[in-house]
Amino acid sequence: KRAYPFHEIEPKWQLFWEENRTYKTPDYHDLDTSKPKFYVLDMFPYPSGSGLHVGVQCLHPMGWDAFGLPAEQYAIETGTHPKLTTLKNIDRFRSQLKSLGFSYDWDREISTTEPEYYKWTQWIFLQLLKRGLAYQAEVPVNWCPALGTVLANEEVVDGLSERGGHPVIRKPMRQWMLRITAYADRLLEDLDDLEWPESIKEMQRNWIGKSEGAEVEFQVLDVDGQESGNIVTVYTTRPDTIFGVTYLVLAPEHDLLPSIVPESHNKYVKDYRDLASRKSDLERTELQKEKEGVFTGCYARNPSNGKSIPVWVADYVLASYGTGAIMAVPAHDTRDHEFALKYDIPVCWVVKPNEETGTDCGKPFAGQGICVNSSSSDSGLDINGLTSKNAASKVIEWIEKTGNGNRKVNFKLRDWLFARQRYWGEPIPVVLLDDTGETIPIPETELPLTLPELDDFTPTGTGEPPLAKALSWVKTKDPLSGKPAKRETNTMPQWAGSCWYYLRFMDPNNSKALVDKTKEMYWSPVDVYVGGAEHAVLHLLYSRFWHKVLYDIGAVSTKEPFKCVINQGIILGKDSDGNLVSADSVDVLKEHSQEKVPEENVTKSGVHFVLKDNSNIRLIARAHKMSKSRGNVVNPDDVVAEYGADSLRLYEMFMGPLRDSKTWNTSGIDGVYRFLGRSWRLIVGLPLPDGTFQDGTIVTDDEPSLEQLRPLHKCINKVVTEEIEGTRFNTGISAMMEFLNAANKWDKLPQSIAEAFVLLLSPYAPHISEELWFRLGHPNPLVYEPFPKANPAYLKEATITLPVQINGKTRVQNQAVRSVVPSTNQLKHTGDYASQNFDLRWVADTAKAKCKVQIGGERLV
Ligand code: ANZ
Repeated sequence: KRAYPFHEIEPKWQLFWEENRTYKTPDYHDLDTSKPKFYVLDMFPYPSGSGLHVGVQCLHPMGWDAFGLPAEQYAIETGTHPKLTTLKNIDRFRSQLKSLGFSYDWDREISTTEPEYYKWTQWIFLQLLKRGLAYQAEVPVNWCPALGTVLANEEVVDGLSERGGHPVIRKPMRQWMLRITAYADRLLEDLDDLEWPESIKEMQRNWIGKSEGAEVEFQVLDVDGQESGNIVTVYTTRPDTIFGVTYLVLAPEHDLLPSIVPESHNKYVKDYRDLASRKSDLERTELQKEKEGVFTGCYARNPSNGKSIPVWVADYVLASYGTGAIMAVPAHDTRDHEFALKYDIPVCWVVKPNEETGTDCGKPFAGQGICVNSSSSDSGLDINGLTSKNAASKVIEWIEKTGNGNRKVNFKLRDWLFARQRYWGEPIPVVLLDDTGETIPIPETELPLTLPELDDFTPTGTGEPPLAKALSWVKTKDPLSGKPAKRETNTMPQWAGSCWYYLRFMDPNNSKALVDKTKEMYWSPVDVYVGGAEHAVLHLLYSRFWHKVLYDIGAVSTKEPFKCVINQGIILGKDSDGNLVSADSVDVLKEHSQEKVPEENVTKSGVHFVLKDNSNIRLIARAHKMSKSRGNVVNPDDVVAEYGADSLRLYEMFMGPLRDSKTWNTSGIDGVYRFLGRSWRLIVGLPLPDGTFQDGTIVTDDEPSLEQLRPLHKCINKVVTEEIEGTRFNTGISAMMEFLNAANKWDKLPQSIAEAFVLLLSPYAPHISEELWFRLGHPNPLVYEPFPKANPAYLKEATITLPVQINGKTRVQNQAVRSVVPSTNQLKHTGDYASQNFDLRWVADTAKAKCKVQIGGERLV
């Protein structure tokens, strides 16, 4: 027996909304652009009915970021063209989203894989190229000789290919790069004004990683201790520690190594380089990893004190950061300290925490302090007694004056490796001349450059991308000179299409521009962007970068794309072994998906992975991919079949605040389902003896009483403030449950009260609400109706219960304090009722000034 007939209601209204385009945002020329706009974009559907309801013109679109590896991998394994897989998946996703009744404007649906869409992705690439922001370089990639293919970082685990476990090495190959570093400063500065979670802003700041310091030059010495002419330039953020430098370290890939390593040490250094080339940067810099390296056999001179110090090669120094070389200060850097102890290199203390402390604290002191042991009559440099900060400035002045280096700002941010040796991506719109190898952009008028059909996607074995197999597509002519040329066979990474899709939603069918300027000016920026925290540094940084370039060329009107970002929490489920596993909220909607917790939320505890903020929640390690067979995926279709979409939606929001992670518990759906059943019975009445429901409603046209208006307006107030200000939908739902408890006791339900309640419920449970709204006599869908507003006059409480003590003795407990005129509101905010220590004098004062208060029968004035 069903609590209410959701089986009939839900498909009925879904069809109605679709046929009537209920959630369509009017085309620009039909909009009243004098009205404010609200653009809500989700990576996960967000029931922002409130936007639609309050006279704001709302844009709430959905689309598909459909290029990428999984479809291609599937194609290789099954021989199904990625285009087919993609279309099939999109259909399934779309129908699942529709079955949940989301209020998307489906007329604006886009897919990044459609030529009409990627035409503009390619257009943006050409603008980047024109401005020198796209370039080619030899860059190390993950090359797996056994598989004959380049692998993505995610496909390499501990230096081995994820598939087959073959060794993977880093090999330089020609790649396309985007110069995101040219925007590093702006990407950093403009973060300050964004209404984003502080944690995400901080992650972006760290990722951009601005650091200020100096480049210092060290002369390399030959076997006789004379300057050899070679120079090692290091990057340091602590020039004040220069007297404590007891060795130098070069990254294994450092260019200088072959020219400075003496014959005697060649073999060791070469072996070590080979070993290091098999590790990823991440593995190499992991703090817990034991530091390893080899002595190069040569020495350099510390310019501050003239001392000769050994030069080492070690992989805790990255080739890709700073200069690829460091001055090591074991007394004040933990990594250097560990390394020095291991290889018996001297430790020299040059900073002490403060005047009182001694110098040698046994363990490295990495903080700022006061310089000691830091002067040399040979070099004339003396920084003893200076604070670290002042010493650093003085050392920088000194190295600049003596020609030993200069001040330097560095960024962690690297240029963006933009090429993929893959088929299923946007073709890069350039040709390479056969004779000179010169790169020529194809004219904008020839866009889109469509992806050729290809039956065989398997890797070529030479490192050349699969597109190289499309021979007749590859062989072409320079569009200008007619000279023979080849098309670029690398494709763009999956990030490309998602960098700018929010702009396309504003104007999805424009064939003349990526977005019309007037429309862009009205809709930009995205007001609320809802998505997972795992996108903190990649997608959200890449799109900010593209947006700024588009801003610079006048294609968009705002400096930033997303005004406010909300990270929805993760939904945790249980696998068949009872372990909690995470499901990205959107993944709950997918049938065969893998679930991931963003890495930054996970930490290791013993042999297990646990959630950082709740170590009781154990996760399946990365290597164990989640799958349907593990039984941890909640299939929404099943939930919808058993309880209806409204219950699923309501439960997702009832689990907790949008931003929090929460545990999925299918039995929890019962509660919200019963609530919907009771809401239905409140308005439609009890079921007939055969279990069916009568048509129409049982509401009356009575004027609502004060006793009815009070709980209603309290509920409205709660729902609206909690929902809009806090995205705490859960407490909004609790408020509606409370209201329902009160309303169930009334003998009459006035129409106006029923209407307000239905409108409140509608963003959460749109199907049942639409049905009830219709039954309440409204032929038009309820989204066109203003959202209820709380009337402050009804928010005041008539009665409160006060335990009162006088001189420490409880005089009256739990008796009604009745305030007649005007209200007890003031009392409510000041008194601490719970502690039973109410300040009676205060009550008396207030009572005198504002109202009459009675406790029991006794009147207090
Ligand atoms: C000497 C020193 C003394 C350092 C000391 C630190 C503490 P951030 O803030 O991240 O920029 N470094 C420089 N280049 C490196 C590379 N390619 N790989 C690994 N480490 C590198 O850090 C800059 C510091 O990291 C630099 O300052 C350098 O070590 C190291 F008490 O120089 B320092």
